[in-house]
Amino acid sequence: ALQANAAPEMPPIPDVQGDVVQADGDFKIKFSIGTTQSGAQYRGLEYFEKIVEQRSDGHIQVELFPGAQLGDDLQAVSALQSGTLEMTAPSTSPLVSMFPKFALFDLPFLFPTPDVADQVLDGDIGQQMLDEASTNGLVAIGWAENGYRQLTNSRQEVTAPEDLEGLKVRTMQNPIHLDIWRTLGANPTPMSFAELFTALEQGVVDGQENPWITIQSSRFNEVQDYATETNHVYTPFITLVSERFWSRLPAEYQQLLRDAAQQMGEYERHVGRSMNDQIKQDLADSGMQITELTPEQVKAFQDKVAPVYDNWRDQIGGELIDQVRAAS
Ligand code: EAX
Repeated sequence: ALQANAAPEMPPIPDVQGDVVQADGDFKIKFSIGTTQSGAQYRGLEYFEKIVEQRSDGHIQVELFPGAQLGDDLQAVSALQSGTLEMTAPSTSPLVSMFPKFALFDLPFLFPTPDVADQVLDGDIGQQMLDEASTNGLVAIGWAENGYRQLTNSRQEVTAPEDLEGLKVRTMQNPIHLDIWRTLGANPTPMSFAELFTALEQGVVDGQENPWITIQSSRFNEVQDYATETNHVYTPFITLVSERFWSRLPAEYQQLLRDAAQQMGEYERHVGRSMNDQIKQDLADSGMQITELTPEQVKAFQDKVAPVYDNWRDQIGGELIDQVRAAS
């Protein structure tokens, strides 16, 4: 199993484009993420570090902290707010309690393809969401992605909603996800990502759901025998900066960080997407049963979760949902 979780081949980190940016002052960024060092997110952060350090001519130093070592998604966001951490890039889902419209990204089966996700993140809706999150001590400067979520479990192969009956599934700390799994007949429990491996190992929960890259980089195959490619939710990562830190930066460096976040996001999405087939193969080689669903089987899940839309339409705004549908 150790071998199966060696970091798979990733596209090389691109050369840094753009001139050195001149501005006053020296700055240090501690950048924390929940996923581990072998994931695509960390690879994206290495590119971010390279851009920022080269283009600031070393006047901004970036230090990376993967694997939730400085706290899980929500703890890192609070650390930004209090100014003890400069940057983080959490999944949007745990932030729905602060930014209700982020629930858009939790609706099941809303983003049919990565191209639609890109159009939304890089277009007006993505900008609106960044503006919405640039408050409460946070400045939101870009999008990367966790990706399409897949179900893993230790109990049985899952090909239909009926297979989920009573299955204890860990979800992110997010009410829409709880609603999705209850509606599907499972028994969901919200939990921080940092506690998840141990909870799976000890059988506190039977299953969890995360993108292939995160399943692989967190070694969930060591404690889960079955995986189903459900693609049920698309999860972005949002790149956040502490407002306290941001307000001390010269405008030139603020722009440099925005550019670097944009370039990191494009590269990181490309890295994650290019690895999915290889990861599925590696997981299968490690002994995990990987189940791909037929379009009819996917439709059975879609039909069963459809009521979730009615429960969250008012909070999110029907117009926003329709705009995403129109992009498809
Ligand atoms: O930082 O909680 C999760 O399932 C996520 O993959 C986590 O947000 C990664």
